[in-house]
Amino acid sequence: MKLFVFHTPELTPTATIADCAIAVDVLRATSTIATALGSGAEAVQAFSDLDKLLAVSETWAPDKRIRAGERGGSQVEGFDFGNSPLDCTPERVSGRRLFISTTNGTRALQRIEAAPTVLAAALINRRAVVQHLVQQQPDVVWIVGSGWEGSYSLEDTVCAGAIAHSLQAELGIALEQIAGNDETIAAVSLYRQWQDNLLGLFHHSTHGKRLLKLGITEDLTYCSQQDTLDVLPIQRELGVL
Ligand code: 3SL
Repeated sequence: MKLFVFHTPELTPTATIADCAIAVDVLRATSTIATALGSGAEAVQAFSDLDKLLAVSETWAPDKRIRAGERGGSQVEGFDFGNSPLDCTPERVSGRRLFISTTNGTRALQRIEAAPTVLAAALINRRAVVQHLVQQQPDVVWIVGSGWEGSYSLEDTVCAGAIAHSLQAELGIALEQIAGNDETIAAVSLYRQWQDNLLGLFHHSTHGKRLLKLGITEDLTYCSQQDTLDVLPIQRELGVL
């Protein structure tokens, strides 16, 4: 198995695709997706385009759907949810489909949707993702950070590092044996430095600061937890996890 980390969807190769591609948007789309599924959502359907989301979700019974829309960190007017994992309680999402569009995370998912296996990973469900990789042993794995509008995000890279670090330990091999690019080694170094203070790292990150300015503090604490959810968001049809 070779693991490649890409900091943004734009940095992924265009002429090829991985056997298994993993989208990461710790703050907050993939944390929200994992939480919704953990709370019993029937599925999560991701869109980069808000109008398309509205059109597709319109064909669903209103009591069986939730529309989540986020732009710039804030909830889109007229949508049921923004992009807070804390909204995804069993009472609100169980048995319903979450139709979601976010600034960067759903774009990352769309970029990798053609891979044979597509996963959504965050720190909260890291162990479930690593277990899947250990069991399935795909040859080429991409971990794709969502970043922010084309630029690097500390929180996505540290999650990529957390996955690589745990995978290496589970397989009992040296990092150099699974690292497919330099970004993977750098991501693991970042994780090793901050693994005991991930919330502290979020407070240094540009997007963490953006959310804090909007008064969104509890989400940061929630998303900084590791291995708290045994949920594997896996694409079962195009755009649906
Ligand atoms: O960029 C994204 O996709 C979002 O996760 C951003 S936010 O955390 O909802 O602001």
